[in-house]
Amino acid sequence: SPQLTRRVTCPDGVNTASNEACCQLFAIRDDLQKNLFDGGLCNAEAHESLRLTFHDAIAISPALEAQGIFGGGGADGSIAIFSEIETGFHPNIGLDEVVEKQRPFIERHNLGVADFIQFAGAVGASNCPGAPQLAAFVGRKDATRPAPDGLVPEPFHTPDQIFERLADASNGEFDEILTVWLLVAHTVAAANDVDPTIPGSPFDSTPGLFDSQFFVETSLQGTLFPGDGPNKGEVQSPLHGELRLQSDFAIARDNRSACEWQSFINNQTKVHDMFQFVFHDLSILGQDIDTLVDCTEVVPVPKPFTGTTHFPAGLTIKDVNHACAETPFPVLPTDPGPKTSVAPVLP
Ligand code: HEB
Ligand code: CA
Repeated sequence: SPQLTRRVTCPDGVNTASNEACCQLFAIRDDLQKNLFDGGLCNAEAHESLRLTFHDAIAISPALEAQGIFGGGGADGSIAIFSEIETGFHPNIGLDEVVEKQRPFIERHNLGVADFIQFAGAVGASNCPGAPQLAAFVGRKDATRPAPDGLVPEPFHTPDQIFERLADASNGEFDEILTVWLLVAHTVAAANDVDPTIPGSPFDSTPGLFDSQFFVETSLQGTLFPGDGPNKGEVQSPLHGELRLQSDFAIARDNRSACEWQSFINNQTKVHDMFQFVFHDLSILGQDIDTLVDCTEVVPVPKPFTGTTHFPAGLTIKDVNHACAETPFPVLPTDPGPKTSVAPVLP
């Protein structure tokens, strides 16, 4: 039978692609892996690059547009193009660093800024075992003006505020269920600025793995502040070294999202598939998909997750705040040994 897609040989003479617009991404990918992600690691820069995709994309508001006010362009690169303005917005605290780390890569390649930000996040995430191969598109329109302030969620916002904001940004697509899917990203994440006395404090004990530990550990009773807390947007966590955002705590327990939250625990297929789905849509907010070329094939296929979902040492089902009335909490083993503390993610 005839081949359905004809592949092109790229000008580099080495790679082939389904569309020649994807050819330029091979060199960018290799440059990022070597020079930003320390040879392909799920490192702090990989985490920050993934966070940047969200803070660029989510800054779009049809609700503001309906009032005749510019609502931002979504995944349009504005956070880097107008970084002087946007990294000064409070929820974008700390992102000036990754924007400046990415800037020389943008300068030495020929990709648009909007495409670059989403691609860098996808490549960074691919270094975290268990992650999906995230979507990569080429052809977004770059921003000509900065997004307005006030569109990026804060950890001290209520579930109502967060659900409303994400629904607005996505014309209703990101409801409370898809908001939980988006928050899968916090499985490879740490906070530098919520408690500045303990930079790099992860949200789960496996910030290098794209697993479901984040959903387990956010379900546990909070017992301590890992640093000098309480800080704004922070609540008690169950483990030394681990930081818990108030927003993650609240969405894990809200009756609209608690069962969805719990459903990710020990379900690696769901972690993988739902985040792959929702990132695809996040990464093109404000853009017209019909004008984009799908170059996902250039994103490395991540290693699978091979660990065991567990309670951290010293903790059991008795330490769970069981918030989903419909379904029992999954049965999980406890890690052997005495209670441990979670190590920081260092730059
Ligand atoms: Fe996220 C981080 C918040 C969503 C991704 N966070 C983070 C933090 C915070 C937040 C606060 C810390 C910062 C510092 O550094 O300090 N988020 C948040 C909120 C929300 C979110 C509120 C809504 C709900 N995220 C999200 C999403 C995504 C993300 C959707 C994706 C997609 N984050 C992220 C990451 C991180 C974070 C990745 C980490 C970074 C690092 O590590 O550095
Ligand atoms: Ca994790």
